[in-house]
Formats: sequence, structure tokens, C-alpha cells
Amino acid sequence: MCSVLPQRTVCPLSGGMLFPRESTSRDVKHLSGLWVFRADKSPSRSLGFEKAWFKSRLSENGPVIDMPVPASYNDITQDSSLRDFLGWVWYEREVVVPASWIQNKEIRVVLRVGSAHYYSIVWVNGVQVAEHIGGHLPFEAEIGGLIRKDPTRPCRITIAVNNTLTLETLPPGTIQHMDDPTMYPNGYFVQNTYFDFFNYAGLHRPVLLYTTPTAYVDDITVVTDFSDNIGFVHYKVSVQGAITVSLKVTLMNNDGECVASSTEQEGVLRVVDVNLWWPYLMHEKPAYLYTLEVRLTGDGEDVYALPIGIRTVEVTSTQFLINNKPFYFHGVNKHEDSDIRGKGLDWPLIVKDFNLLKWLGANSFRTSHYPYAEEILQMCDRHGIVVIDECPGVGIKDIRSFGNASLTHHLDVMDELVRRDKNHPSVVMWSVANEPASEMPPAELYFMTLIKHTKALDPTRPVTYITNSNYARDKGAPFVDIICVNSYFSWYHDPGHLEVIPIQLNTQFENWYNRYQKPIIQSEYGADAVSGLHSDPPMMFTEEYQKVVLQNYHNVFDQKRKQYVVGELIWNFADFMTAQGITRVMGNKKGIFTRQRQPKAAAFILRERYWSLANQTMLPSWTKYIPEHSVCPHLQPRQP
Ligand code: GCB
Repeated sequence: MCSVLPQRTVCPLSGGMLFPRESTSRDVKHLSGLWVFRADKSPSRSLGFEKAWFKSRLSENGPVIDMPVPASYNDITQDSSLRDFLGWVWYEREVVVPASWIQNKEIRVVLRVGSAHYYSIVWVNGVQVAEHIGGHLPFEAEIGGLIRKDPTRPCRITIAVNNTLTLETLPPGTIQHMDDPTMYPNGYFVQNTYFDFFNYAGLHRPVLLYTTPTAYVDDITVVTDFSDNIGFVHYKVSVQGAITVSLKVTLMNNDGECVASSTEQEGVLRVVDVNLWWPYLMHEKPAYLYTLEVRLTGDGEDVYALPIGIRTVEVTSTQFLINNKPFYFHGVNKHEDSDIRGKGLDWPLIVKDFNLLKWLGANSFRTSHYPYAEEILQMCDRHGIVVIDECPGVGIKDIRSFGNASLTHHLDVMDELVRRDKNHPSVVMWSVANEPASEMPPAELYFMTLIKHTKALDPTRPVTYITNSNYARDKGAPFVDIICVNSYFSWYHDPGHLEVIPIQLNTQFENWYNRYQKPIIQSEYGADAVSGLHSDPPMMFTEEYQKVVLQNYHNVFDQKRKQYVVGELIWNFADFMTAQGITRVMGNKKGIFTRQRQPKAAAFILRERYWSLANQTMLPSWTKYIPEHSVCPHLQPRQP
């Protein structure tokens, strides 16, 4: 058995992106709620800059409306021109900052934006403090100095967000101007995208202020390993603002007891009788988390407590191993998507989705097609849901999106993604793209560079991209650790012909495996079903057809998972919104749940299957577990 991921090194640090947490030395002030909002509907879309809307209150230079944050702005009003708006929108919020933050000059005040889609500029009291490209990752600015300049004023935060995509953004898009006056109104333009979800925009994740002392813990990187019953936590702490660094690192178990400690900035903690982090349904105590507390002393005290899980990930030519045991992905692909909120973070929805995942017996998901909120990954850590973490490299179809500017941005996005998510035990693999035109000649150098770069950032996790191209012409496959393949037999190919699935799926697997000898995940498969539409014999778009597509795929998975298929991820967990088009009926209907999270017939098929798979793949030592969510007596785990 040869491992392709033998190294256990800590990746280099340069500027951290630790999730803001309260501690004895840090405060967090959430700015969720109502913000003031205006879309710049001027023909050039640049009136806001010409009139410097950031210099005074937005309400002083034109009409404003209420806008909830976090949320996409598109579905909040009855105005279709706002739903389909292209260009700059302006958000504003005034905050009263605690006096202690102003008075104590030894405090850093940091403004953090969880996600602003797509391109954004931030001002505080009229002064630009940040600019960020990319819609799915956080960015920050230190604003203490600015707000101390005039402590009597509230702190006015203005954020301008632009959803325009270009051939060099991730995802890419193009703006098309329609100049024929006999066909289109004057100045008419539309945005073309090459991906299948609505390009929701706005402040999608929490915006907040947090404090740290001026000497502070800037970043922590953790890599874990174990041998027999000893766990190893390799860690490295990056400190900023301190002349001399003096710190204490304490690892606590989930009863709060210290199990290892050190005073070094970098080192290895040894954990006797380690509790490993196991995926949901693989072990009777899944998702065990320790807390790594870093306490900086000396120039001032800073405390940061990072939840960590001790686990390993490896890939062989036929298996995916977690803690040296074969792991089979039985899970879903998701979207951040719901009624009214669009892509806005919504706790009721998040908790509901996790309850549904557990009901389903799913042990994993892919963050199709962009990084999800950190809050969601924290839930995965806590519940043992394994994650394939995907960057927003979706819809790379045009040869001009393989140029240097695109690649440079793609590398930057991977830096940001790995920096943000490197310490999550639930994240077991990076996906650098979804269905790029990987048969085009420039794809070879592009993906070689991208994958090598990602592996250098994090040598401990496998790297892949999701393909739907022909196995023989795919240029990037030699560089990935795992083949992830999407296919829609009897849907986009041979529509209506369910009988072709077994032979075509078998051929797909054999071709890919024989050529590359790498494990394979069926990273997407499925069929649209409009909830409540029925026909027997099954016809396309009915619940019965979706169900039978799944069953046909499952029969082949059951043969191939004995060999080299290591996972199956249904497309999709829930129905989701797309751009309007003749193949979409109020969005994509391949969900096994509706957009409102009600099950279609396929959900019950999948639930039976996933619990049955869990029953077959859990660890032999785990014999007394009765799945509390399962109502199917024949799916109980095997007895001793
Ligand atoms: C795919 C894409 C996904 C689409 C799906 C579909 O291959 O990766 O974004 O939504 O097919 O339903 O067409």
C-alpha cells in the first residue's frame, strides 16, 4: 500500500485569518441586522464613486432602503431590477463602539467581512480601509486608529459591492452589451455565466468588529498524527506586535482537562490515550474535539482557543483512509441557497440541514461550488461530517480563463482558502475547480501549477478537481490524488433511457481507473424531479424517474466500491435557484429535498442506502450502537 501523502509538515505562515472568538483578551461585536442600502442604477453604475457616497451618510445623497445582513439582496424586494441587478450596490451601518476600545490604545479593533460577493471596497468614516476580490472568503482591516480620530462620532461603515464577473474572476463571467436599437433598449447589457446557480450577491456572511491586544496571536497552524494510542499535535503559532514572545500552549480534552502543554512557539504535543476525530457513523464517539489554547504573555496577554481534531488522511491507489481505516463517502453536494436569503448565512437553515444530513445517514459533503461559511465548517467539525472543500473555480470554460491573470488569482484564492480552513479536521480534501474545460491544451500547465501550489500550501491533504471530461483527453488528471467524476447518464445523455446507466457507468469507472489507477469518487449524479410530479413507468422530471436513476447508479457503485470507488455524492441535497433558462423550472430541481427542505421520494431511497452503507463500513469495534435517527430495523448495525 503506497501513500501519496506521506509528509506531516506544518505549512508556512504569513498573515493569519483566525476565526474571531471571544476570550479574556478579545471582544466580538456582531453587526448583523439591518443596514442601509442603495443600488447604483446610474447608466455607468459609477455615480456612487463620482459623488463619493462613502463620504457622508448614504441617506444624505439619495433614497435608501432597509437591507438585512447577512443576506443576498436579490430576493429581498419585489423589484426585479434589483433581483437581476449588475454593478455596485452600497451598504452602510453606523456602530457605537465601546468607550474602552477607544480609550485603550493597546487594543486593535478589526473589522471583518465574512463574505461580500464579488468585489468590494470598504470605508470607515469616509476613509478606505479595505478592498477585496472574491465572493466567498473573509477579509479584514484594522480600524482602531481611524475610529480614535474622532471618538465623539459613531463609526460609519460603508461597503460597496459589485457582482460583475469577468473572464479572470472566480467564477468567470462576461458582460454582453446589446447594441441593436431595434432589439434592445439603449445601454442594455446582460451578464453571461458558465455555472448553474444564481449569482446571488451582497454581504452574505456576518460582518463584525473584534478586538485583540496589540501584541496578539495572529495565526495557528495545526497538523495531527498518531501512533497506537499516542496522538501528536504539530503546531506553529505566529505572533504579531510583540518584541519578545512568551507563550503557553495548552491542549485540553473535551472535559477541559489539560492533556499536554508547551511554552514553545512551534512544537509537537503528545497526547496519551488519544481520542481520535472520527467521521459521523464510523465510530461510536465521532467528532471528538480538543481545544488548543494559546496564551501569549509578556508584552500584554492574548488568549485564543482553537478547537482541533486529531486525525490523519491518506490516499492509496484504491482507498481513502481516515485514521488508517477505509472511508467511503456517502454524502451530498450542497449549495448555500434558500428562499429569500439567497446565499445569506442563516442559522435555522444550517441547523435544519445538519439534522437532515444526519437523518439521511450522510457522512460527507462537497462545498460545491465555492467555500462555505466557516460557521458551517465548524458544525462539520462538531458533528463529524467530512468535507471536500472546493474553491470557486467553477465555469472555467473559455480558453481566455486559462491565462496568467486567471491563474494568479486562482493561486491567491487557494492561499486564502487554505489559510482559512487548514485547521478544520472535517476538511479532508481540497477541490481546486469544478468541471473546467480540462481537455483544452492550456489546462495541463494550469492545473499542474495550481495543484502543486495547493500541495505546497498543505502537504497533508489530497488535492483534486472535479471533472466531466473524457478520461483520455483530460489534461489535469495526472496531477490529482483522486479522480472525482460527474456524470448524468439517462439525463443529459440518452435522456429518458434509464437502461443505459449500468453499462455507461461501468465503462466510465473502468476507463478512468485503468488509465490512472487512482481511487474514484462519483462526485455528482442525479436527475431533476419536480416535487409532486409522478408517473409509472417513470418519465423524466417525476419523482419516480429520479428514484430509478439513483437505484441504477447504486447497483454499479455496489460493484465498484469493492474495488476502487471510494465515494458517491448525490447532486443535489436540495433544489436551488439558477439563472432563468429553458432547462430550469424555477431553478435546478435535482434536489432530493425541495428548496424548503421537504423530502422527495429519492430522499427515502438514499436514506435506506446510506444507513445500510454505514452499517457495512463502520468500525468493527463499534457493535453496540443503535442509530437513533434510523427507523428501519433491518438497517441496525451488525451485532457482535
Ligand atoms: C453539473 C454541475 C452542477 C450543475 C449540475 C446540473 O455537472 O457541476 O453545477 O448544477 O451539473 O444539474 O446540471
